[in-house]
Amino acid sequence: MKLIFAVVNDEDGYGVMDELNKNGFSVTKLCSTGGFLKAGNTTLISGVEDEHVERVIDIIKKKSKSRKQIINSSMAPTGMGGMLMPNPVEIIVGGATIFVLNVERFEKL
Ligand code: 2BA
Repeated sequence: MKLIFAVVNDEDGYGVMDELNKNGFSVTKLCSTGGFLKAGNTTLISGVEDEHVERVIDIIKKKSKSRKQIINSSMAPTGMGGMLMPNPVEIIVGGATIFVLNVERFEKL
């Protein structure tokens, strides 16, 4: 079994969840905050059998859009290597950032 963590845009969270539920996958939504933008995003967690991991990732991909975002350097005090970033800066916020972890034990009591 695997535990899938997916960080998605707040606007996509419910769409991803609905599609996962429609396809028979359980999912839990957590309200999270990105460390770089200090803005709200959504973290979804779903425990699935190994053979369903790719299907779940496909659904997340289909339902999450990447977005361009313009930020001021005041929101991002330092860039790569500690250099100041020019102002304003365009960044692409995914899509989805997905982690797949092994589950040692799973129980529903
Ligand atoms: P944030 O940390 O708020 O990052 C938002 C976007 O800012 C990132 O989009 C990326 O385009 C940019 N960014 C982040 N750190 C940067 C840096 N040091 N220098 C320049 N640009 C930077 P995504 O990569 O699509 O990430 C979206 C959200 O996913 C992140 O929000 C964070 O909440 C989560 N995330 C991404 N990678 C992660 C990781 N390795 N571990 C944990 N969470 C991660």
